[in-house]
Amino acid sequence: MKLCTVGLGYIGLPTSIMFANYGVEVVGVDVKKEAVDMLNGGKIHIEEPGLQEALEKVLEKGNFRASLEPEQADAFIIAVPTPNKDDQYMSCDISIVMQALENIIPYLQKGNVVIVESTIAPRTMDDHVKPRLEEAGFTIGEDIYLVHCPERVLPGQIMHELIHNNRIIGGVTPACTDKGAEVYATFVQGELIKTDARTAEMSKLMENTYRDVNIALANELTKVCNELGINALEVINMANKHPRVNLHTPGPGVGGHCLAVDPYFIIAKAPEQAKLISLSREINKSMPEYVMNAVDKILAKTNGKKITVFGLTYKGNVDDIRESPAMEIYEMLNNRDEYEVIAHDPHVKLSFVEENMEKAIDGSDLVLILSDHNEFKELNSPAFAKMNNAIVFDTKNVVKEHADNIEYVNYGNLYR
Ligand code: SAJ
Repeated sequence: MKLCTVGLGYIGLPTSIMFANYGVEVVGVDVKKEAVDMLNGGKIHIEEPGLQEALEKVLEKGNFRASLEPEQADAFIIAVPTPNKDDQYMSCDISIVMQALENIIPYLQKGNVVIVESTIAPRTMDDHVKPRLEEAGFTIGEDIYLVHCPERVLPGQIMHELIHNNRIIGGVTPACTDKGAEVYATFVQGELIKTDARTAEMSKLMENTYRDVNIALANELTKVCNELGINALEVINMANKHPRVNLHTPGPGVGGHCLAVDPYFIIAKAPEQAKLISLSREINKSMPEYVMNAVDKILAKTNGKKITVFGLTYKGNVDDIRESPAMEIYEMLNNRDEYEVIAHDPHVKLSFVEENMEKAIDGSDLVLILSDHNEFKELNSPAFAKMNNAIVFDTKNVVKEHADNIEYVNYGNLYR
């Protein structure tokens, strides 16, 4: 089999490399020349555990090439971004998907499988992708097999989850579903769950929405508990001991290009019905301000002015700062004249980020933890003695061990 993937980002690249590793001839297409050159030169342009080694292996085997142009192939996978539009409901912008489709149309031949992995609003396959291919002269389910197979892997664990997770295969017709399943059977060891495209679209969106709503509940619980002098983290621990309860973890907000984006795709399609989904988005979006107010209160006690932010990424052990509440909080604090703010993140290489942890906390009044990187689990460095006020506010509850001189605050004891 020959595969042409369009989009070599967080999903397209690992997916391409995985297929190549299982003997498929893969040409990966991206519009960014820099990324294409880097990949052909043997270097990945994103951070993901195991990906660099995997790229080296498939380049050596000669199964993978990056290119600026699509080529004829047996199967095509579109894995390009679908951002929110700048409209009233922040609906799903499918223009990059449609452009990718446009780019592959000249290369399509009878019998090809076209798969969209990008997260899309419900009915996109039926109402937009299918009509465009029909307009190009193809009969779907006979000439071309069209499938939505949403990506559902967790950044940080992509190489493992690609193989072991189950996959939803949503064909536009039953024949499309069967052809789609054949493609993924190359390496997927999880179940290949067959359904139609609409169900696949909505299931993917609901998985992330479920998480967003559940996190909103945990964040709201934190606010309620802090009002009432109750330890929210202990409550969550306790409640989760019930066999049918799984409260998620509160934090500084919800980020990334999935949970903070996808629920709007549903809201935009049915705003009158999607009330809870909409409110949950509001609650999660309110968290950066909640954290900033908490910082004000903590620092007011000491008259402290210097804040060291630990972590700018949207979650732990990744380098991704897209839709990151940590970045938002950093910027909010940085815009306040009364504070001096230093950012420290071992995973983010930006000019304003202080790489050296000891330098970052020197003379600081507060360490504000906003991402749960492994590097922050143990705060035992003697450098903490050099802080002006050794206070740590851990919004991610990531610290497992800390030096005795540190005053440790988290959502469990914030206002007590
Ligand atoms: N977060 C919390 N509390 C929690 C869990 C997460 O505040 O209890 C925050 C994180 O810190 C982060 C955000 O939520 O800011 C999202 O993190 P995440 O780990 O839940 O998910 P993502 O965005 O990295 O990946 C999700 C995954 N979806 C689900 O687990 C249902 C992944 O499997 C999807 O492939 C991915 O979205 C995607 O691309 O849609």
